[in-house]
Amino acid sequence: MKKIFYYVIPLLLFFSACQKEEKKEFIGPEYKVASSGFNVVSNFSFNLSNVNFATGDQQFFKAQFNESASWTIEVKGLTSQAVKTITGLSDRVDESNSSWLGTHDDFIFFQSGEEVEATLSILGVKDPQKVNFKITNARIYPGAKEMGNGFEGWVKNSPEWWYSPYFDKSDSIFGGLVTAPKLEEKYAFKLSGIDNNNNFYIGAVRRTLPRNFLTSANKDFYVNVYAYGNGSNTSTLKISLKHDSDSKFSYGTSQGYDDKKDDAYEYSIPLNFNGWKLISVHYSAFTRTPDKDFGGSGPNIKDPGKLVFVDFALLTKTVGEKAEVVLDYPTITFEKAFMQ
Ligand SMILES: [Ca+2]
Ligand SMILES: [Ca+2]
Repeated sequence: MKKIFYYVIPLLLFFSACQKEEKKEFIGPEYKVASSGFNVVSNFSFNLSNVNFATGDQQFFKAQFNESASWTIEVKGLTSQAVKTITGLSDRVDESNSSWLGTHDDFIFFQSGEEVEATLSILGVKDPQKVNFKITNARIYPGAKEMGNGFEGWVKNSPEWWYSPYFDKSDSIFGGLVTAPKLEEKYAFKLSGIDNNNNFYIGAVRRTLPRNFLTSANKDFYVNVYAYGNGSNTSTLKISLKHDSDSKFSYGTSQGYDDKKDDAYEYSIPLNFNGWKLISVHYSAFTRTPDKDFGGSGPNIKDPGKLVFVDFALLTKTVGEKAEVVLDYPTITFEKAFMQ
């Protein structure tokens, strides 16, 4: 008896933890297998044949059965391979239990212009039903536009973007768009190279924030980015928030930021993981750089209204060792970390 007790309690805790994190739209705690008399009264179909998630369209599915049964709709992007699963237990599928805003289950995002296949499977019924439709424009998550639409429109040294290999030789350093690995749309941004000049710094990509996106009054926000690590124990991704602290305006300006007169607040993430990982850092976790020449000489006022640049920098502890990171879909989200 004692033994069972020890096994059951952790299991219960495990399941309740799972349920909290479970984002699938599962209706109830039980499954119901279709009986031998089960019939599909009206076939599986969808609401929109072309869905524009970017402008707020929502897709939903339709089907009717002669009895309640557990069902699953798996939506799969035929180009992206992104997946969204919707489950329920009912005698009909309709807007109330199958609406979809273009979100995805795992890391990969649905893509603009792609064909998707939706498969309805009913527990205990042999043949699933399939329908196809098109996503004309993929979902735009909150805070993604301001952070540059997942690097899709990245242009070297434009007002919105800046890339710096710093003092290292450009032939041993790379910073630019790549098509693999990536999570969203066509491109991700890769930083790679060797720290030849022994300053631990390989390169950084910088996003300029639009004015009035962040305000002095709201410090409850997260900086999020997907990073692809290669299991290195010596390289790190440093996110640095550059504030035009001494601005005479209530806001900062990109022209006003000076490394030797303003403030940079930073947070470092070891790149000791393999593959994609979502990184979310609350504003309160960023600490001021000790580097006097790069954001450590300002008045030290942490005012998000004056935040003008978000830098993603690749650093290494080891001279001569190659380091790399790939980034995709940076966002700034309020009150909650990014949720896909
Ligand atoms: Ca992208
Ligand atoms: Ca300034």
